[in-house]
Amino acid sequence: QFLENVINHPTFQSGENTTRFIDETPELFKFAKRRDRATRLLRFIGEVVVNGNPEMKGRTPPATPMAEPVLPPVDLAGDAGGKIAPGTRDRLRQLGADGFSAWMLKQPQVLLTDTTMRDAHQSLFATRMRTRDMVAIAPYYARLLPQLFSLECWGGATFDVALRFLKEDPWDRLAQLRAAIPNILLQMLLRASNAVGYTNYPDNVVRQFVQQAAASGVDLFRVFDSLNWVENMRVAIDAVRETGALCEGTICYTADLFDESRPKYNLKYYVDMAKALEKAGAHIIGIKDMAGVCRPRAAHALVTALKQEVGLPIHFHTHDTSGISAASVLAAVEAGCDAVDGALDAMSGLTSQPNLGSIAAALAGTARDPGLSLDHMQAISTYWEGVRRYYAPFEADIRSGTADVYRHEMPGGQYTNLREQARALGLEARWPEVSKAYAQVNRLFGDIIKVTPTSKVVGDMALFMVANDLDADDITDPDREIAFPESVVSLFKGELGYPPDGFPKALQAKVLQGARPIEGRPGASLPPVDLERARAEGEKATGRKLSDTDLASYLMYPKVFREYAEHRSQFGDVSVLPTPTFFYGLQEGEEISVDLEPGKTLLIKLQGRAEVPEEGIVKLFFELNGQPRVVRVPKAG
Ligand code: 3PY
Ligand code: ZN
Repeated sequence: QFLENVINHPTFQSGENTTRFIDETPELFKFAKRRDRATRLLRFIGEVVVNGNPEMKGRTPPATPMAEPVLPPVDLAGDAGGKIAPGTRDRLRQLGADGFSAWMLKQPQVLLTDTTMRDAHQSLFATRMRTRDMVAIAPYYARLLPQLFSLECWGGATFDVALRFLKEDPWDRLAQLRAAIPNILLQMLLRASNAVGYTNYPDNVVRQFVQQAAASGVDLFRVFDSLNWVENMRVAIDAVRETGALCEGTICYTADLFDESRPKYNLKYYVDMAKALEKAGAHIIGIKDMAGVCRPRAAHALVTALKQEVGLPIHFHTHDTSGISAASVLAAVEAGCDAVDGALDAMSGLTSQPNLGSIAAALAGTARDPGLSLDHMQAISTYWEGVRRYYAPFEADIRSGTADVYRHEMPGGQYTNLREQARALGLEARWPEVSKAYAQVNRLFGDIIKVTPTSKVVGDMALFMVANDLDADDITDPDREIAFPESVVSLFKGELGYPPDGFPKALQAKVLQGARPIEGRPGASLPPVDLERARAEGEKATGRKLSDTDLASYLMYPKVFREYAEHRSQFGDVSVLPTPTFFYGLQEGEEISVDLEPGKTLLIKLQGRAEVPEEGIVKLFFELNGQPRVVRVPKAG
């Protein structure tokens, strides 16, 4: 139809089909663009139907077609549904970051953060949740839970997983959530000088990233360093403060406050760090119990001490790997904690956060009642229950909490990933050994904080030891040569910075084999990146114009971004596809509707298929908005 329109157009017939033709008849080319988008999406669906989504390799797909998650029974356009009550974001705008921090201290309620859209899925199903599944529920959050403190919905591993595996733009996710949720603080997890990556970046790259994130909608940055080195957090803290956003300077919690055999991580250690963060300019102090090892007694003692010694609000975050972390949350609240994290019921428990609905219920009617409607929380949780089914193949096969976490201390966000890595190396059956090795490596490395990216290094080393049947004595034996994994060499070189008390000298010397470690924080010696040159290089590499946010992605992950750009030019914006279609393809006879943009919907139906073995292809017969379309897909392998 497009060709017909063009050919019959008078300008075209007159032979003046120059680029002016395109300029003067944009409506035809808009149509072409839309058709082109549809063609590319059909090609992607065809790929998944014939060859499978590469992400599904080695996983068992669920039975399809799948039921759609049930949205809350609220008419968004109706009188009640149309209204959005003011929330914490409005308050931040009114008071500014310092005023907001003071307000947190003054008000009596416990403030609640919902982590469902970031940490919960990172910790339950390898960060695979797609933008579409978040954006569909976003307007309901704005209307039904305006009393929430914040929504943690961005950063951490969600950034690279979006580009790498989901083939979608994380900045687009942030923009869509922002547009749908104007009233609640949007919170991100920032790994200080590691930004959203796995190694330290030059200072100006960290600054550029923070500026873009704040401009795109992040109101609250939870900033942590993977070795609890405040010195290495200053660039990020300053950058956040400059944007006017809230800076949550975060302490990573490990070990056990009451374990006298590990006195390094005592109350003084954390209080000193909190004071240093306060001095560095934080508006809130975060306690990040990434593994879920902060037992109730420790949570109470820690919060009590911080409330006494520091003049900032305290925000407690934990994971439910042990199965009893809600007790720690309640103990923290009892001790006067200002804000706590949880995940909505259907996305809570196990390696995720404790159950936010149950925490709210436990506190209902108390002096610190967070004031959220339990019915509304349930309605949103029901939606998440449906969404979680989509991602079943990515969940680890764990069914209960385990006290083993107190021994290995793996972050909840790493646990499922490391099990996955072990599986890929054929070590699945030896998981108990991996978990033991993880604890051994921690001791070898000097009892360090284990959180992204240091946790990944410890995990790499643990797998290396199990795969090569090495124990701790083999590693330290001066006469035994060990080809340490690259990430371990990088850690001991100081590329992630240093623990405040340094690394064990003997092991460092063995790992580095004479190479010199970096002096001071890496950012101090990494030369600044010439941003405009990097943009030009990125544009050349991807063949497209890079916006400021594209540039930020490219600076974080040049190779991943190039591959994402290539995928996008081949298949278009696949984030618009329903999740079952994206991962599992379409069944014959199944029809889906795809919203390209408001008012532009594609109806796609797979009618049938025919193998053409002599050409090594499969022909797929689609119906696109009622018109037949054939897609020829080369068979892989
Ligand atoms: C991350 O950095 O992604 C984490 O979730 C650390 O806990
Ligand atoms: Zn976490």
